[in-house]
Amino acid sequence: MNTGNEHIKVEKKKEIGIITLNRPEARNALNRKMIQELGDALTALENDPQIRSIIIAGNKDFCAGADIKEMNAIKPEEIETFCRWGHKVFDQLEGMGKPVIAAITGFALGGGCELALACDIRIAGESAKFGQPEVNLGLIPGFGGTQRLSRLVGVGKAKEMIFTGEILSAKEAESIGLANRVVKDEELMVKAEEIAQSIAQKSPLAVKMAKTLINENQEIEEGLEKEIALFAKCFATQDRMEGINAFLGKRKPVFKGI
Ligand code: CO8
Repeated sequence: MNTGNEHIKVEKKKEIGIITLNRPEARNALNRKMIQELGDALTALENDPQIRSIIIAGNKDFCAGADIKEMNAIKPEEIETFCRWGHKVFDQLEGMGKPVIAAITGFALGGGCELALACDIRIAGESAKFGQPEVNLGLIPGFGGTQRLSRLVGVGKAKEMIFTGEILSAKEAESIGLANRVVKDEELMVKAEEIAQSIAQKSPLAVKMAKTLINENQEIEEGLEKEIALFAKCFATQDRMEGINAFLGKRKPVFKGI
């Protein structure tokens, strides 16, 4: 079922659709092409009557976030459009009529952590590392993290993660409910497929209705809209330019609050 994608692989295993992010040279960082391919794959799996549940996996790493190099080339006046388009794909993921499981090894940072947050269930391998390090770039999370993280782990822990950019181990993520459970890396896909298969045996109508009810109760739309606006504002600051230049120059940033 892999139809000429460059940065993802898509396969079907009985009733399960498996999307594997596949840009290891950039730690699976999300560029436009990858986000586009992800959205198209989700649409295809949603419309496939044989598919009852979906897994999104990485390889060594899950995803190190938005592609910083590509993002740096975007003009500040154009970033809101890009951010809104990315949100659309993440909203599509969250709103899928079929449950989506994130199977995470290695880094799940920034947009990568946000990708996992837009999934319904997160299973972590022991090597998984979670974080929202955008603050190190002079930025805020821009693919839903300011809204979905606090709803999942609580306001206090979300603030700590987003303000400090700290990286959590798989065990720490499990202890705050960011990961549903932790398994050995080599058992990750077996466990994810087991859960996906278990869901696939249930009534898809009942599962979809339950998911819709739980999601609607999150009342997330207004916050997501505000996040897009503030991300764009943040992107226009000198601190963001300093943060990204420092990352690309492999040095520590000096922020001035302008
Ligand atoms: N984007 C682009 N390239 C990346 C990224 C990234 N997010 N992460 C890693 N890479 C690249 C590196 O540049 C490097 O490439 P090269 O070999 O050409 O120098 C390669 O992957 C390997 O990475 P490192 O050499 O840095 O490997 P380390 O093991 O030393 O470190 C880390 C791994 C910790 C993952 C480190 O690479 C890192 O900190 N990456 C950035 C993580 C980050 O800050 N993520 C947040 C990005 S911003 C974001 O996600 C905002 C989302 C909202 C966007 C809204 C719309 C615009």
